[in-house]
Amino acid sequence: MDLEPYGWTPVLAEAFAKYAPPGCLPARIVVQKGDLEAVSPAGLLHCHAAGRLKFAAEGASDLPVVGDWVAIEARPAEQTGLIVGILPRCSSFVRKVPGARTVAQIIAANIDTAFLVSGLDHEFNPARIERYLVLARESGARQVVVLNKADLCPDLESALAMAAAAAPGVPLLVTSVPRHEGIGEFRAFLRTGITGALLGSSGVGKSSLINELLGEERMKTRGVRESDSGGRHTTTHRELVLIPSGGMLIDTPGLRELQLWGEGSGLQESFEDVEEIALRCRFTNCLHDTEPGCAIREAVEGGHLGLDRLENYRKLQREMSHLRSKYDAREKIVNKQKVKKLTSGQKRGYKRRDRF
Ligand SMILES: Nc1nc2c(ncn2[C@@H]2O[C@H](COP(=O)(O)OP(=O)(O)OP(=O)(O)O)[C@@H](O)[C@H]2O)c(=O)[nH]1
Ligand SMILES: [Mg+2]
Ligand SMILES: [Zn+2]
Repeated sequence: MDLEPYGWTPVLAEAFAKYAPPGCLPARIVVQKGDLEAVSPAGLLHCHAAGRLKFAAEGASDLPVVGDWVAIEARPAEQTGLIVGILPRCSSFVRKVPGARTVAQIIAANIDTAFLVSGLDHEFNPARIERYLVLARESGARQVVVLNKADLCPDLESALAMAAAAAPGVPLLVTSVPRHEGIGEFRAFLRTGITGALLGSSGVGKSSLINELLGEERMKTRGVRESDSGGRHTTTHRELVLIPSGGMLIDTPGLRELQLWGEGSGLQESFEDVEEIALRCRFTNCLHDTEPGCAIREAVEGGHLGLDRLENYRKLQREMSHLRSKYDAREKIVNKQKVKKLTSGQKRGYKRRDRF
């Protein structure tokens, strides 16, 4: 099996030669269901992570995910492989795991372009686009906002204006699966070796768009009769597929919770327009409330900045600073444990030496 259509490059080959143990094959994870499947020169193999890889992992982010390039010990006769290493990732789309734990979950790795899909139906929500954009910026992938279900939009012009305000500087793609609209434009963002990932809430049409680009109904989509049952998750696994006209797309399940993760630069970049306005406030520590000379308030009153966007920015900022403080507290504990481990090891070492 040729890995080039899957994005194998001389740069990756070099990294592989440097990192992989001898006798291993390179492979890319294309299905993540619990079980993993990977494409390799020996064909499509059922894979799982070697015990030593799991043992060395400090968290779930150190285990293979869809899109990863890995080194495997292949058993072609059984069509299986043992994953013994993961090549350094170029990019990864990460969220905080749902719930209270301050732990990252990688949704997909090595993506060049994150297609952030929204439905232009009654569920259209620019604040959600803003949230996805923050994470996509942190990921290192370029972003494209896909506005699907254009056929269900009563006022395309104002929806487009809202999306453009939520995603300044980001290309917007308007699509409709039943009308086959915007599909050629979608293809134009892909070419051989490029990996895209479709991310967005359940039911926005991610799998339907992939089927449209494939030209066949390969991915399971929500049935027509069920199309009003909001919150039903049709796709339950992550899968990377080759698009015949060039490129790859990763289908992901709609995420119920999309909590922020990262350093905060994604937030700053996504809201550069707001931050730029804030630079013109009279006071550098302006809270944009009742302070005199507040440029933010002026912009909102003058209609240059949407109140919704400002409020969502504040909300995301609060979430990010909460995440950072929880993360820092956790880091302290982890570091303490590491020091403890080290010193107890030393103590054991001294004891042993005493015996000689
Ligand atoms: N009217 C209209 N319906 C669409 C369009 N795209 C998808 N749908 C319908 O929307 C429903 C959900 O589509 P899916 O492709 O299953 O959505 P998904 O984003 O993959 O959802 P999950 O797998 O649950 O995350 C299905 O009934 C599709 O037929 C569109 O452009 N217009
Ligand atoms: Mg789906
Ligand atoms: Zn201000």
